[in-house]
Amino acid sequence: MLHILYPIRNNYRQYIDLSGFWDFQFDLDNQGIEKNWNEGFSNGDPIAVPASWNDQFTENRDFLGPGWYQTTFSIPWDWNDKKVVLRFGSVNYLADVWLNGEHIGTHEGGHLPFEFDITNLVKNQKNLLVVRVDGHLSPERVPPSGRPYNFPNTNFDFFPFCGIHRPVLLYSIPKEGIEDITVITNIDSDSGIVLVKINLANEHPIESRLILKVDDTEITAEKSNKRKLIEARLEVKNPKLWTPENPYLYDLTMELFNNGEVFDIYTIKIGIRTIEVKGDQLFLNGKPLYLYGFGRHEDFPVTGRGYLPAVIIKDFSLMKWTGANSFRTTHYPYSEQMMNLADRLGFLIINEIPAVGLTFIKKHLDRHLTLCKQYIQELVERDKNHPSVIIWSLANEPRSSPLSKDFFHELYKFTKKLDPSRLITLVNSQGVENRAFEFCDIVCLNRYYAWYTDQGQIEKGIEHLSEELDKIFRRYQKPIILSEFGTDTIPGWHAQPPEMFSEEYQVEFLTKYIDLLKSKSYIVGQHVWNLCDFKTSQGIVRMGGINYKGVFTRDRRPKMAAHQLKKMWKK
Ligand code: BDP
Repeated sequence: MLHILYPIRNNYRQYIDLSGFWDFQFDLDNQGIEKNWNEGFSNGDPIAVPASWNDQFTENRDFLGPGWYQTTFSIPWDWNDKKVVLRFGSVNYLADVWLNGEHIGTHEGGHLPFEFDITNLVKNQKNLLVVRVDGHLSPERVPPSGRPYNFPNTNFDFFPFCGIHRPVLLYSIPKEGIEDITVITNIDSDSGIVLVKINLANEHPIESRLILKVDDTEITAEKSNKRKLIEARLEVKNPKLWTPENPYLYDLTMELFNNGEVFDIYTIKIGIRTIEVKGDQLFLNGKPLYLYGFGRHEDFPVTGRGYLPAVIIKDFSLMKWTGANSFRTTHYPYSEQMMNLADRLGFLIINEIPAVGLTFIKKHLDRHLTLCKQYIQELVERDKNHPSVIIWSLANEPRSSPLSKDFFHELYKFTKKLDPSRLITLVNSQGVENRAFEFCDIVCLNRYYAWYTDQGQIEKGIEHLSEELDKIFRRYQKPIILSEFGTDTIPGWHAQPPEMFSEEYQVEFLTKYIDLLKSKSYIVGQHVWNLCDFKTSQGIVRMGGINYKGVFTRDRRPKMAAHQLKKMWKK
């Protein structure tokens, strides 16, 4: 089992954020290992961490690695009797890490945290941390790449930003403390049921107390334990349920004692809610749920895919302004900070792994399945306690293949076992048959009639969309979310009658799509592609290396369509 509990600060736990300016060196000839850069290098340039490297300099924007980072740190004296861990929020794509010259590990795949126990390696004085990051594109990796049509050669439609993308934290915890917490909530007539599992580092006899703060009182469960696992069930009478309108969060605190003395405390915020599919509808807390929202990208000028707190706040406020209540983490897991805010602000999330455009080429199949399992396991471990997360998405737009059904069935079963409490989907593209919908809990479709097909003909596109949606529903009899629909739109470009790329065309396209979707009872959600314009590789369909399907520009200014969505969704 993988434990990846987010570091917090209290009397027993501390962390230091290593964000700032590090040293950086492009390894253009891939000689860094030979030249022992792992022991430190002297000609580095300053670089901001976290952020992608690609747009920080005037050169080498399209160079995907290796790139080498280094920094130094020391740890406080009072960490001496603690477990010390080094935690990376996200490094894209392959990270190799050295501490004081020693290789401490490797992690493949961007967008998810990984960490190393460095208790026995770390010095109080100066420590040298070196990270080699390799983001090259390959058909073996997930997402797979290598199509020669664009540059860099991505198979996917977003720029392959590289680097240390989220904060690097150094944290200390009690050696025999809490390792992990899993919370599942349920509703039983007028009670909220909170099932808690706590994993401990050791099997020592330990007393523990769980405290759920409910208004001015506390619901507690006390246990004495000789195993590594503590389990408890708390019942809240007449709970305040978590909903997008009232995203109520309770504080759940775990305390560990040894001979009556507290030695570890961890507090998390939890929301009491249920999510399920019945017939052709989606239900939150037993009430029908309809999703309005967007696909989005972690993307901003200069910082690339790097963690930017102000942009996260801005995007939530833009989404709220349009009337959205949800988003899909297209096409990879977003930062943990964004997930926390979604809990707090009442957004529902379809949480997706970076399995974009899977190819099912036989020679890569096993490796892709292993990587997808790793991604979903890391994601579920990281995000399993967020009330905002309601659906896991196993892939976006896999290619058509007779092998895909078995592949996804295996991944589906693997995910259900990790988390039986949430729904599972995958997202399919126009013209691709996907038999995995036979077992998925809910169907997600990306459709671009009147854009990639029926170009310039919105009425005709809508007719085709309508026919296809009915056909798919008849076949699978499951609720459907239209998880992408949109048009590239140049801000300030106008046409009457509406023409492709004009703001009028985007408005008319979205209006007609939304009217159609609302007329079909089995449609339970609509996610516009995209919240904002975003950077892509260069190619003939992406002017200036930008996908212009945002209803906001890349610097977050509304196009006409954003106002139109606000009108339609707020109704
Ligand atoms: C969809 C993809 C998305 C693209 C979008 C588009 O899921 O990543 O950006 O098309 O073409 O097929 O704009």
